[in-house]
Amino acid sequence: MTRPQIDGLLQKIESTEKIEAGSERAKAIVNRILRDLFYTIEDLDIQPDEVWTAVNYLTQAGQNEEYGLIAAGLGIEHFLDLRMDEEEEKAGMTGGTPRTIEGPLYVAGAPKSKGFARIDDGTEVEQGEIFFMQGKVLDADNNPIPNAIVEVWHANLKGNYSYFDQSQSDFNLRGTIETDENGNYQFRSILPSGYGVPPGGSTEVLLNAVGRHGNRPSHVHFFVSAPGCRKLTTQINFDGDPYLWDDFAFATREGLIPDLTVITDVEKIKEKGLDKPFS
Ligand code: MBD
Ligand code: FE
Repeated sequence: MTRPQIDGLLQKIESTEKIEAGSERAKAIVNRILRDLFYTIEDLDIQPDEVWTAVNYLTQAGQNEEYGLIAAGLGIEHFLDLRMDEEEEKAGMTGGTPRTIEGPLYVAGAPKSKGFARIDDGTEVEQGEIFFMQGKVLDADNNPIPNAIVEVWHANLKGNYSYFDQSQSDFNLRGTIETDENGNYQFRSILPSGYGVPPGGSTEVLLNAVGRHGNRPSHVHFFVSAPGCRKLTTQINFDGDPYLWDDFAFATREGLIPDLTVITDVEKIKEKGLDKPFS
């Protein structure tokens, strides 16, 4: 079909929209996506069986609850970050810790503590490496923010997240830490493993079809919020991870790879009390 023929059909479809009904925003978005889809089907000569394969694929992906994962894997979530960065730049809001994607695995309501939290339940402490992190929450003028809320979540040694992985205890590797009077927070956990999309799932099917992998480097997620401030959504990565700059979700950014201190000296570990559970 020619473009004018396609445009004729699109006009016919749009003409069935009642002026006083629905929302103008929904109409604009749906009509635009439909136009781009019709043009794509025409330009790439997509066959009916391919369209129905796609419809069935989407049905399955929804049943698998994988749309959030697909949005990450297609770079849609990262694209939204780049757009928010641009908006802030235009408004003259520069500096601070870079944002990066939330991903689909946050769970609200993790146990809250003041200043410090141990967020691992201890089940993997023997196999894993103990991990400490500390930081300071600052406002735009670099003043510490007491009572800021730092929410942290990450995967276990198998790359799985509690709640989604029902074999883990509730809120394992998730915590809510309120900064102390100096804006500081600390937590103890175990170093997470990288993440891989569920084997046999819809995201994997899509990535395989375009010759991509579905792996993320090891990472820890953060929400940082305080009254009167925009909420920061970000992550950290660990230097040396083979997937550090090959994340299927495109989330790695300069400024989000903090310096690590590795302590292997058993005496030092004992000296600092790191061999014992924190209370
Ligand atoms: C994750 O752990 C994640 O952070 C993202 C963005 C996608 C899938 C799994
Ligand atoms: Fe994650």
